[in-house]
This record gives sequence, structure tokens and C-alpha cells, in this order.
Amino acid sequence: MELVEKINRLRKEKNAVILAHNYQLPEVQDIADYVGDSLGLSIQASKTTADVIVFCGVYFMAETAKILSPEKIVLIPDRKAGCPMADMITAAELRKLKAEHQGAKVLCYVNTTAEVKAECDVCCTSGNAERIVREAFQKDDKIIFVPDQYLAHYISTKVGRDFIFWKGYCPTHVKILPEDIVRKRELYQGAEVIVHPECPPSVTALADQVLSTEGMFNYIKASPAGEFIIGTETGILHRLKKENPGKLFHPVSERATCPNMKLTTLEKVLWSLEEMGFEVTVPQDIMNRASACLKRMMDYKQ
Ligand code: CIZ
Ligand code: SF4
Repeated sequence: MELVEKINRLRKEKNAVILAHNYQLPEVQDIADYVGDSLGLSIQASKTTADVIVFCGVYFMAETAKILSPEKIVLIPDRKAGCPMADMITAAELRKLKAEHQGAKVLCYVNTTAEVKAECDVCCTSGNAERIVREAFQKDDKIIFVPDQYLAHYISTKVGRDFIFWKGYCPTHVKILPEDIVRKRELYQGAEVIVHPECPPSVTALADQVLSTEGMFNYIKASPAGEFIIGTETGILHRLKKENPGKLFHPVSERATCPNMKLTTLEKVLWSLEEMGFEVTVPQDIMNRASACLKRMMDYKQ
């Protein structure tokens, strides 16, 4: 029997929902029930009546799904699919930073482990970070923002306030260089350049728009422009092309692929459903505190 047929049969039998992040391989996106960003997917999953969530993404995303749906079984097809940026700060390192800045409030990017979220006041995504900073804090609050120094820098310029930041970064987005934008603009004259806020300031400064992945979908759908140069993980081009058949898309850099996002294959999705592995669990105490951090963010999400 074909791989996809087997996946479909098991998905039904086990009452499972398959989620795929915007950066997943095209064939994985194509069999998913939902494709989107990490938070959007976790919210979708919490609203379904499925018993099992197969999260095709990286570990912190599956953990987020588990925290928002503790009663469901959450599986990740490859346990080693981690996020190097999320792993750049540990809970112990964050506790030390907090001790050095007594009284500071802590904001974390969703790209953090559950253990780190458990240490934070409020979470944010690249799509809602600006709004969270404006609404969740007082004017004179000192804010620690972890772990992405470039997202922190970008939001700092938007809101006009400084953060105590951590020097984390995404190894995939730093592969996107300013000279790539210059070259692609020459090649595709008139195309709009849209990049992700995980890119360094030298890159965001050259873009027409700086948007999260879901922000890119919304913007492009509404835009009258017909050609776009996209500065984020290249997996996003699949869904962009599929949902915008009349428009043209080019990556700023073909080198911006995340090896961890590409660890999930159809074979591993099938195996995951067959063996019910690997199950993602979060210890109860961490779960309670990380859940409070995520829910505080969601109070601001309309
Ligand atoms: O939260 C996500 O899914 C990530 C990592 C990026 C984005 O902009 O959607
Ligand atoms: Fe982490 Fe970057 Fe890969 Fe996203 S693209 S999972 S931030 S390493």
C-alpha cells in the first residue's frame, strides 16, 4: 500500500490530526490537516476532537501543543528535531540572568523550551511580539527578552525601548545576507522583499516588509503585487506558491534551509502513527508554569 494511503488509514483509526509547520518538506505539508506557524497550529490542535496530535515541526512546537492540549497524546516523528535557537538558553542560565536583573519582567519568544517558558512572565511569537510589548508591560518595566537577539533588536526599534537580551540567534536565518537581497533585487526588478524578524538588522534594514510566517501569508494574499523575494526558511515557498497561484516567489537565499525542519519525512510520520512515538511529555510543575506564560500571551491575541 502507498505510504500516503497507510498514513490516511492510521490517521482515521487513531483519531489523529497531523500538523505541519510552514518550514516542513512539501510532501509532509501536503498530507497535513493543518499547515501554519507554531502557535496557530497548537491552537488549531486544541480545538479539534482528535485524540492524537502528530506534530511535524521541531521539539518546542510539539511541547507547546502538549501544554495547550494536556489531555491529548502529542507525537513528534523525529525526537532529534530540535531548534538550535531554543537550545541556546537553559532554564538555569535564565534564572541567573533574572538574578542579575532583580525586578525585571521576562518575555520569551515561543522558540524556547517548556522549562524556559516556565521561568517567564509572558510569551510572544514573531507575529505578536510588538503588540505584547506595548500591551503587557508598563512604561518603566525593565524587560528581559530571550532568546533571539535579532527579534529583540527588531522589536526594540519598533517600540522605541531597550531590552535586556540574550545573544541567541537562528543559524538558518543568519545565512541570509544583505548582498543576497541586493543580488535578488537586481535579478527580479520590482519584486517586493519580505524577510523574517529572525534575520539580522543588516538584512531587515534592506527589506520592504518584516513579517512572521503567517504575517507573510496574510500580507501577500492582500497585496496587489505579483512578485516577491522571500527571506525566511525556504520550506515556506511551497505553501506560498500553492495558495497564490498567480504570483511569483523567489527565496532571498537558497541556503536558508533548517536541517531540523527537514528531519521529518513521510516514512517517519507513518512510523509515528504505527508505533505511537515519540510521545512528548512535560513534567506537571513545568507544565503549569509554562502554560500560565503561554496563556498570558493568548489573553492579548484577539
Ligand atoms: O512560530 C513559528 O512558527 C516560527 C518559528 C516562525 C514564524 O514566524 O511563524
Ligand atoms: Fe529554530 Fe531557526 Fe530552525 Fe526555526 S528555522 S526551527 S528558529 S533553527
